[in-house]
Amino acid sequence: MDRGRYTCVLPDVGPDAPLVTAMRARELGRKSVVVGDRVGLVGDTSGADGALARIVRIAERTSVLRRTADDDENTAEGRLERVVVANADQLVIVSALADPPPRTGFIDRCLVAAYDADIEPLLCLTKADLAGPEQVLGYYAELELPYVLLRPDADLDALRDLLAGRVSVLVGHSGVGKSTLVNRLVPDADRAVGVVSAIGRGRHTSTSAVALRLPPRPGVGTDPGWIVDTPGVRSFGLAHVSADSLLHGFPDLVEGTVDCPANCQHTAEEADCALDAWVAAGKADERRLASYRRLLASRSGEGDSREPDQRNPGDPLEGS
Ligand SMILES: Nc1nc2c(ncn2[C@@H]2O[C@H](COP(=O)(O)OP(=O)(O)O)[C@@H](O)[C@H]2O)c(=O)[nH]1
Ligand SMILES: [Mg+2]
Repeated sequence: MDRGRYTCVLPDVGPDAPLVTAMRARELGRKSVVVGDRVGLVGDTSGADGALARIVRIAERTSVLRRTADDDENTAEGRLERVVVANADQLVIVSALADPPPRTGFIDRCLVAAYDADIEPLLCLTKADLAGPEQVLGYYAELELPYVLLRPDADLDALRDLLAGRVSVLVGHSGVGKSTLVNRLVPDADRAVGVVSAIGRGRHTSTSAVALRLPPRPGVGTDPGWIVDTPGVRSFGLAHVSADSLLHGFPDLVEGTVDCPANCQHTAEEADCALDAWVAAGKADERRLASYRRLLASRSGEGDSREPDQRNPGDPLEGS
């Protein structure tokens, strides 16, 4: 998507087929077209120079990822515009093992967004040459969370296997090595690689999501899949996620709520919330409960103008 022009690929044609440039037709009304949408086109779909097609229909979305927006939260259009990616199958949560250090609070938030949107999560731990994954993996020990470890000198075969045949959205904080990874996966992509500054934040180079077709793998006949890079997206809005749905991001805690009183909100203020006993009995990590409660509390402050990761600076792994 670039200044009102949408680049479309026609289905069932190979990577060499021409790209079709299209604009929105007036009959779409206020509906926004986002990366990943499947659309109906009319007009000149030849892909020839200067040819312009029109998008007349947006197919029903199988999944929707929304970014956090602090403005226009209360208008229908505002909520619509905040959809960043449609029809993704997988959310690849990119986190560095060091420089910047992993933030499980951010990962937990992404997991909630993924489960809520019915998208499978994949934890992609970069900079494995700098630090081991034990702490992060230990924190998620009770979850069957798929993960890959990445280092500059090792091949990406395990990751490519997990990306094959699917549309995967990459999300991660600045500096974690997302652009480096995208460039390795799609050498033609030419994503800008930034420098990690002293406070662990890289520069922000571009903001709109872009879908990239993964190149065919030598000797592998299957569809290599697509990745969607989301440079401007730092977190996902969870305001629309109910307290119960939020719990789905914490499968290690779900069983612990069986003994909760009716309408228990599971917050630290709930005197009879069974989750405290669940953790005390060693059934789940207390840092997981703390993280869940932080997310619960942050939802009520979703209109806060600070970045979501700045509102609740505590991180489950901090000090451990
Ligand atoms: N040691 C190490 N450095 C990496 C690795 N991946 C990326 N980097 C470096 O981390 C910095 C930030 O990378 P970049 O791809 O721009 O991160 P982005 O902000 O997430 O897109 C750059 O200096 C990269 O060279 C890795 O696996 N190991
Ligand atoms: Mg980048």
